[in-house]
Amino acid sequence: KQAAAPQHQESTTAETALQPPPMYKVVLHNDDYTPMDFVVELLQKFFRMNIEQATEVMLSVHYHGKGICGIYTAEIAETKVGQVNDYARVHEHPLLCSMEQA
Ligand code: TYC
Repeated sequence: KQAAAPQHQESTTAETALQPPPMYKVVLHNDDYTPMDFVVELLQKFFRMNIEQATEVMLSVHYHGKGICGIYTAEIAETKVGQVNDYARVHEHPLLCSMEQA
């Protein structure tokens, strides 16, 4: 079986140190049930936004369907996505967070 094509450019050992790591957008998705206040608090708690920034992002998600919370390396993006989805589930809200290569 043939190996899958690499998702991003490979580089030699000498080049590796010079290549920035792939970055990922942490994306928040709209739904009809999660309270606006909960989303604003979550953005302040996990993305270190102030109330004005958090409100802007929340309303952008509400009106456009999705929005970017931040751009991080893979490991940090995965951690944020997990924290947000766990927090939403603990509070029994359907809010969904995902990541996309930037
Ligand atoms: N649409 C939700 C409401 O009207 C608010 C909301 C915003 C939900 C952003 C999820 O990611 C979200 N209560």
